[in-house]
Amino acid sequence: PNFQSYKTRLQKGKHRNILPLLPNACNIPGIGKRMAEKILEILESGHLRKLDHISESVPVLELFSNIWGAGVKTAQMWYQQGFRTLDDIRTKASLTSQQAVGLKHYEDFLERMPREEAAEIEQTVRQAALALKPGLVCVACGSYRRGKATCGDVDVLVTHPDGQSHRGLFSKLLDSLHESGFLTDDLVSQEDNGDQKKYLGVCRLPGPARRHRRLDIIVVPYSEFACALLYFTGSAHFNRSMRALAKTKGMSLSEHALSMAVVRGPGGVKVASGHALPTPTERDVFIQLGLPYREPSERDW
Ligand code: 8DG
Ligand code: CA
Ligand code: CA
Repeated sequence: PNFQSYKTRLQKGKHRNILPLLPNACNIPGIGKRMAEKILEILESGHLRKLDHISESVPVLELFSNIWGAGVKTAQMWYQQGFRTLDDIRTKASLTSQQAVGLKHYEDFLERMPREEAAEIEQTVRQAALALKPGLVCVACGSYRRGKATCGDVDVLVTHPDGQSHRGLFSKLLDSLHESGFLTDDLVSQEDNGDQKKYLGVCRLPGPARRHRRLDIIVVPYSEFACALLYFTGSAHFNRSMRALAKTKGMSLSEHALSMAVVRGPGGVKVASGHALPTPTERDVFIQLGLPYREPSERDW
């Protein structure tokens, strides 16, 4: 029933007492016609029928959106197409190649790995990298570097202190890890972000009873190492706080650099250009921001 029909029914009948609530509800900022309708339905019947349907779909939407590469929108679309189980998705849904990989490793991806396994994965990437070029630095960032007991995936950052040898390395490293059978599936083969290259995929350590694990590999120029390390170590919430703080100090922090913010005058004309501040280490980022240094394990928020 629409708003008008409520109004009519209310005016006609037994709920004259709640009629005055109708304009009142509408007058609350942020409460429009649709919300007022819902408030009235609850007042009238003690129940909101729309929620019956929602509570039914929620577990299915969660089941579906836990497939890597499927978001809420895709999950809703599948629900509307009448799919209710992973078997429905496997047999009837049209899947992107990412979602097909996500579905194949559904159980494995939902499980976090012990940090010891993350360390083995980091070590495997390091060995392959060092076989290609001595001196490469490989660091597992993310929750692993923050010292967590379990990790959702492994985020390995790769760079070279000579400032040059990271170039051309990305494809060679991935080729090598594919050839050895360590990488089993690709999700995003190459994402370029300025001079940084990112791979998102799936790996499995050799030996029996090993699960497939999510692995991200990011190759960065050494000049961006500290800011990339800070960014990929996170947490995401900590990063947001750091960026917000940088802004209040007229600076701008990204995974590439800490810069003096671009200042724009009237009409968006650039008044001062953003230039990167020297940050050879993570510590320098904290110093430039006037903050005491925080160990990775102290960066959960
Ligand atoms: P986990 O894998 O054990 O679940 O935790 P994580 O290592 O902290 O998360 P992640 O999803 O692997 O992301 C790695 C880092 O990337 C994270 O610690 C901080 C950075 N990051 C942000 N924003 C975002 C974001 O919106 N999504 C993702 N995936 N990472 C982000 O700063
Ligand atoms: Ca991670
Ligand atoms: Ca990750």
